Amino acid sequence: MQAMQENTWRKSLDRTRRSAFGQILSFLGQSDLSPDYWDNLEAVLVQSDLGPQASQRVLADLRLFASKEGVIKREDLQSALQDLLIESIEPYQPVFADAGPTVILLAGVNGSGKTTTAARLGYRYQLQGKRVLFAAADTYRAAAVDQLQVWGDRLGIEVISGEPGSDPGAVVYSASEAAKSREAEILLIDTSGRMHTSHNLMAELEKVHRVCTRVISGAPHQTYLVIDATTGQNGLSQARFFTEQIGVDAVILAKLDGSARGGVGLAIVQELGLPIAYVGLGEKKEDLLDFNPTAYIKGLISSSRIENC
Ligand SMILES: Nc1nc2c(ncn2[C@@H]2O[C@H](COP(=O)(O)OP(=O)(O)O)[C@@H](O)[C@H]2O)c(=O)[nH]1
Ligand SMILES: [Mg+2]
Repeated sequence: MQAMQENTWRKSLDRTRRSAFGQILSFLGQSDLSPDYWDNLEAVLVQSDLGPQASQRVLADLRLFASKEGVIKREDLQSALQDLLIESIEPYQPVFADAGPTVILLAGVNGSGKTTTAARLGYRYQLQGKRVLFAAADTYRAAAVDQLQVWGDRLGIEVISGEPGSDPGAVVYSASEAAKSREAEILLIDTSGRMHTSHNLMAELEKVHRVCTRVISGAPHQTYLVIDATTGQNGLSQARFFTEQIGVDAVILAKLDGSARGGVGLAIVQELGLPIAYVGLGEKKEDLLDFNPTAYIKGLISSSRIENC
């Protein structure tokens, strides 16, 4: 089971591993650990989307390890690097309401994967036997409501929506009331992601936040930021922005399959201290997996099939 999972992750991270991370390993293969060597390795780590601060930290730890152990063997450095990175990632535990509906807010820029993620989370909770409701709070485009409705029909999950262009706060109000009266265990709120730099969107998200807190105490219990893993460092700046503006409990890395920039997850963990809750490894309802730090790091950095890519 574990081997199968690691294989899925490896395959999804193929492109990322072949790009920048592949170079890390060819570096680790060198036997002369001169100061130049470490400088060059640092440059490769930075290019791998690890980010400058995290790269420096990891490199300092790796140097310490190498000097203590007198290590020059590639395999030893590789596993030391893997261990350092795995240890630096905090495992994530979702939070649920003590009583009543658990409200989950999904935020992120347009196209990042919010609606698909709402569907995949809905499916996951349904499998656990939980009653789920969707709130279509992306009222900005009619197509956005339709997209969630299609998922709702497919999964047999009710969607609470309003007219296109209506107030998202009003949709969230109705959905929160409905979640309470129907004794739903999970309410998933899909939001709009237009203009992430604009004040309007942030004001809208704050209002949505306020409205659900008013109807359901402690809500939203989780605010997830959905990041498109193909956007690399841009994903890191989005994460920084949303965290400052609305507060984020954890990140969901969508589209990790096929991304060449999957290392951004590491940068988010290292630079912002945010946990990663789930990853999207495809577009189907079952393609949302718990974030598995070991499988992720091994998928990024492991020796077979990466030589000279
Ligand atoms: N390959 C892949 N595609 C995804 C994944 N998550 C979302 N998508 C696709 O990305 C596109 C945008 O997703 P959507 O959920 O509509 O994004 P939203 O605008 O944030 O709601 C859609 O075509 C999705 O099918 C994923 O994990 N892997
Ligand atoms: Mg959407």
